[in-house]
Amino acid sequence: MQDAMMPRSTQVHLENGALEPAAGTIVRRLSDMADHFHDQEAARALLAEDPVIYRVYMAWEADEGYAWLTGTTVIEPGRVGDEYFMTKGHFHSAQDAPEVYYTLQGEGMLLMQTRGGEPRELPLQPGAIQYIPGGWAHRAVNTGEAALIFLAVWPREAGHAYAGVSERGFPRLVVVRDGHPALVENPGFEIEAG
Ligand code: M6P
Ligand code: ZN
Repeated sequence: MQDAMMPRSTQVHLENGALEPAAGTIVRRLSDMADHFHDQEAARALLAEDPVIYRVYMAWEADEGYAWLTGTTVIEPGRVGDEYFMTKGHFHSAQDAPEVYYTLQGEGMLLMQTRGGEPRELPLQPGAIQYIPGGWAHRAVNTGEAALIFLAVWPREAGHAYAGVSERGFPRLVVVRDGHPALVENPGFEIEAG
Protein backbone atom coordinates (compact mmCIF):
# COMPACT_ATOMS: atom_id res chain seq x y z
CA MET A 1 0.00 0.00 0.00
CA GLN A 2 1.30 3.44 -0.89
CA ASP A 3 2.11 6.03 1.77
CA ALA A 4 -0.71 8.37 2.72
CA MET A 5 -0.85 11.56 0.69
CA MET A 6 -0.23 14.73 2.62
CA PRO A 7 -2.91 17.26 3.52
CA ARG A 8 -2.39 20.48 1.60
CA SER A 9 -3.61 24.01 1.29
CA THR A 10 -3.47 26.87 -1.16
CA GLN A 11 -4.70 30.46 -0.99
CA VAL A 12 -7.00 32.23 -3.46
CA HIS A 13 -6.14 35.89 -3.88
CA LEU A 14 -9.72 37.11 -4.00
CA GLU A 15 -8.85 40.35 -5.77
CA ASN A 16 -7.52 38.59 -8.89
CA GLY A 17 -8.31 34.88 -8.49
CA ALA A 18 -4.67 33.73 -8.52
CA LEU A 19 -3.72 30.74 -6.36
CA GLU A 20 -0.59 30.73 -4.24
CA PRO A 21 0.97 28.32 -4.47
CA ALA A 22 -0.33 27.03 -7.80
CA ALA A 23 0.72 23.76 -9.42
CA GLY A 24 0.39 25.32 -12.86
CA THR A 25 -1.30 28.08 -14.82
CA ILE A 26 -3.05 27.86 -18.17
CA VAL A 27 -3.37 31.10 -20.14
CA ARG A 28 -5.78 31.19 -23.06
CA ARG A 29 -5.56 34.06 -25.48
CA LEU A 30 -7.92 34.82 -28.32
CA SER A 31 -5.53 33.12 -30.76
CA ASP A 32 -6.00 29.84 -28.83
CA MET A 33 -9.76 29.85 -29.43
CA ALA A 34 -10.68 32.46 -32.05
CA ASP A 35 -12.88 29.97 -33.93
CA HIS A 36 -15.10 29.55 -30.85
CA PHE A 37 -16.66 33.01 -31.29
CA HIS A 38 -19.57 33.39 -33.67
CA ASP A 39 -18.44 36.69 -35.24
CA GLN A 40 -15.34 35.62 -37.14
CA GLU A 41 -14.77 39.07 -38.63
CA ALA A 42 -14.66 40.61 -35.14
CA ALA A 43 -12.36 37.79 -33.96
CA ARG A 44 -9.91 38.44 -36.82
CA ALA A 45 -9.88 42.17 -36.10
CA LEU A 46 -9.13 41.59 -32.41
CA LEU A 47 -6.36 39.06 -33.15
CA ALA A 48 -3.85 41.87 -33.73
CA GLU A 49 -4.23 42.65 -30.03
CA ASP A 50 -4.61 38.97 -29.05
CA PRO A 51 -6.04 39.63 -25.56
CA VAL A 52 -5.92 37.11 -22.74
CA ILE A 53 -9.46 35.68 -22.48
CA TYR A 54 -8.94 33.61 -19.31
CA ARG A 55 -6.47 31.97 -16.96
CA VAL A 56 -6.79 28.73 -15.00
CA TYR A 57 -4.74 28.30 -11.81
CA MET A 58 -4.43 24.64 -10.81
CA ALA A 59 -4.21 24.06 -7.06
CA TRP A 60 -2.31 20.77 -7.06
CA GLU A 61 -1.29 17.71 -9.05
CA ALA A 62 -3.57 14.69 -8.87
CA ASP A 63 -2.90 12.02 -6.28
CA GLU A 64 -2.89 8.42 -7.37
CA GLY A 65 -6.17 6.57 -6.96
CA TYR A 66 -9.19 8.64 -6.03
CA ALA A 67 -8.40 12.33 -6.41
CA TRP A 68 -10.08 15.69 -6.69
CA LEU A 69 -8.62 18.33 -8.93
CA THR A 70 -9.40 21.94 -8.25
CA GLY A 71 -8.49 25.32 -9.61
CA THR A 72 -9.68 28.86 -10.13
CA THR A 73 -10.65 30.26 -13.51
CA VAL A 74 -10.41 33.99 -14.14
CA ILE A 75 -12.24 35.24 -17.24
CA GLU A 76 -11.39 38.79 -18.27
CA PRO A 77 -14.19 41.22 -19.08
CA GLY A 78 -14.62 41.90 -22.78
CA ARG A 79 -16.32 40.83 -25.98
CA VAL A 80 -15.55 39.58 -29.45
CA GLY A 81 -18.09 41.55 -31.47
CA ASP A 82 -21.29 41.19 -29.45
CA GLU A 83 -20.27 37.92 -27.74
CA TYR A 84 -18.83 38.00 -24.22
CA PHE A 85 -15.44 36.47 -23.35
CA MET A 86 -15.86 32.84 -22.29
CA THR A 87 -14.03 29.55 -21.76
CA LYS A 88 -13.67 27.03 -24.58
CA GLY A 89 -15.97 24.59 -22.82
CA HIS A 90 -15.75 20.82 -22.79
CA PHE A 91 -17.41 17.50 -22.17
CA HIS A 92 -15.61 15.10 -19.85
CA SER A 93 -13.83 12.15 -21.41
CA ALA A 94 -15.26 10.01 -18.59
CA GLN A 95 -18.83 10.78 -19.59
CA ASP A 96 -20.44 10.42 -16.17
CA ALA A 97 -17.86 12.54 -14.30
CA PRO A 98 -19.48 15.59 -12.66
CA GLU A 99 -18.05 18.97 -11.63
CA VAL A 100 -18.84 21.68 -9.08
CA TYR A 101 -18.45 25.44 -9.64
CA TYR A 102 -18.32 28.03 -6.88
CA THR A 103 -18.29 31.64 -7.99
CA LEU A 104 -16.10 34.02 -6.00
CA GLN A 105 -16.27 37.31 -7.92
CA GLY A 106 -18.03 38.85 -10.89
CA GLU A 107 -21.08 37.87 -12.86
CA GLY A 108 -21.71 35.56 -15.73
CA MET A 109 -23.51 32.60 -17.15
CA LEU A 110 -22.80 28.88 -17.08
CA LEU A 111 -23.81 27.35 -20.41
CA MET A 112 -24.38 23.61 -20.53
CA GLN A 113 -25.56 21.06 -23.06
CA THR A 114 -26.03 17.33 -23.29
CA ARG A 115 -24.54 15.23 -26.09
CA GLY A 116 -27.98 15.35 -27.63
CA GLY A 117 -27.84 19.15 -27.69
CA GLU A 118 -30.29 19.92 -24.88
CA PRO A 119 -29.29 23.32 -23.45
CA ARG A 120 -29.36 24.55 -19.86
CA GLU A 121 -28.05 27.80 -18.38
CA LEU A 122 -27.43 28.98 -14.83
CA PRO A 123 -26.30 32.42 -13.61
CA LEU A 124 -22.86 32.77 -12.02
CA GLN A 125 -22.64 35.26 -9.16
CA PRO A 126 -20.58 35.42 -5.96
CA GLY A 127 -21.63 32.66 -3.59
CA ALA A 128 -23.45 30.57 -6.21
CA ILE A 129 -22.61 26.87 -6.21
CA GLN A 130 -23.46 24.83 -9.30
CA TYR A 131 -23.46 21.11 -9.81
CA ILE A 132 -22.76 19.99 -13.36
CA PRO A 133 -23.83 16.36 -13.64
CA GLY A 134 -21.93 13.91 -15.83
CA GLY A 135 -22.88 14.15 -19.50
CA TRP A 136 -23.23 17.94 -19.58
CA ALA A 137 -20.65 20.03 -21.45
CA HIS A 138 -19.93 23.30 -19.66
CA ARG A 139 -18.70 26.77 -20.61
CA ALA A 140 -18.49 29.87 -18.42
CA VAL A 141 -19.18 33.35 -19.84
CA ASN A 142 -18.23 36.66 -18.23
CA THR A 143 -21.09 39.13 -18.70
CA GLY A 144 -19.77 41.71 -16.20
CA GLU A 145 -17.38 44.63 -16.32
CA ALA A 146 -14.84 43.04 -13.96
CA ALA A 147 -13.14 39.63 -13.98
CA LEU A 148 -15.33 36.58 -13.38
CA ILE A 149 -13.59 34.32 -10.85
CA PHE A 150 -14.81 30.86 -9.93
CA LEU A 151 -13.46 27.73 -8.31
CA ALA A 152 -14.05 24.37 -10.02
CA VAL A 153 -13.70 20.91 -8.47
CA TRP A 154 -13.75 17.73 -10.52
CA PRO A 155 -12.56 14.13 -10.22
CA ARG A 156 -9.15 13.40 -11.71
CA GLU A 157 -10.62 10.74 -13.97
CA ALA A 158 -12.91 13.27 -15.72
CA GLY A 159 -10.51 14.42 -18.46
CA HIS A 160 -11.34 17.19 -20.94
CA ALA A 161 -13.00 16.32 -24.28
CA TYR A 162 -12.91 19.51 -26.34
CA ALA A 163 -13.70 18.05 -29.73
CA GLY A 164 -17.46 17.76 -29.30
CA VAL A 165 -17.69 21.42 -28.31
CA SER A 166 -15.19 23.14 -30.60
CA GLU A 167 -16.90 21.70 -33.67
CA ARG A 168 -20.53 22.37 -32.91
CA GLY A 169 -20.43 25.12 -30.28
CA PHE A 170 -23.19 25.52 -27.70
CA PRO A 171 -26.92 25.73 -28.53
CA ARG A 172 -27.07 29.27 -27.14
CA LEU A 173 -24.77 32.30 -27.20
CA VAL A 174 -24.46 35.08 -24.64
CA VAL A 175 -24.38 38.43 -26.46
CA VAL A 176 -24.93 42.08 -25.61
CA ARG A 177 -28.33 43.49 -26.61
CA ASP A 178 -29.21 47.10 -25.75
CA GLY A 179 -26.32 47.20 -23.30
CA HIS A 180 -27.39 44.04 -21.44
CA PRO A 181 -26.43 40.37 -21.67
CA ALA A 182 -28.93 38.26 -23.59
CA LEU A 183 -29.17 34.57 -24.33
CA VAL A 184 -29.87 33.90 -28.02
CA GLU A 185 -30.09 30.78 -30.13
CA ASN A 186 -26.80 29.95 -31.87
CA PRO A 187 -27.53 29.86 -35.61
CA GLY A 188 -24.27 27.94 -36.20
CA PHE A 189 -25.04 25.16 -33.71
CA GLU A 190 -24.77 21.70 -35.21
CA ILE A 191 -24.92 18.24 -33.76
CA GLU A 192 -22.58 15.87 -35.54
CA ALA A 193 -24.19 12.77 -37.01
CA GLY A 194 -23.75 9.49 -35.16
C1 M6P B 1 -12.74 25.20 -14.96
C2 M6P B 1 -12.76 23.71 -15.03
C3 M6P B 1 -11.50 23.25 -15.65
C4 M6P B 1 -11.33 23.91 -17.01
C5 M6P B 1 -11.38 25.42 -16.89
C6 M6P B 1 -11.33 26.14 -18.23
O1 M6P B 1 -11.72 25.58 -14.11
O2 M6P B 1 -13.88 23.27 -15.75
O3 M6P B 1 -11.55 21.86 -15.78
O4 M6P B 1 -10.11 23.51 -17.58
O5 M6P B 1 -12.58 25.78 -16.25
O6 M6P B 1 -12.27 25.65 -19.13
P1 M6P B 1 -11.85 24.91 -20.49
O7 M6P B 1 -11.06 23.70 -20.11
O8 M6P B 1 -13.15 24.60 -21.16
O9 M6P B 1 -11.01 25.86 -21.27
ZN1 ZN C 1 -15.12 20.07 -16.71
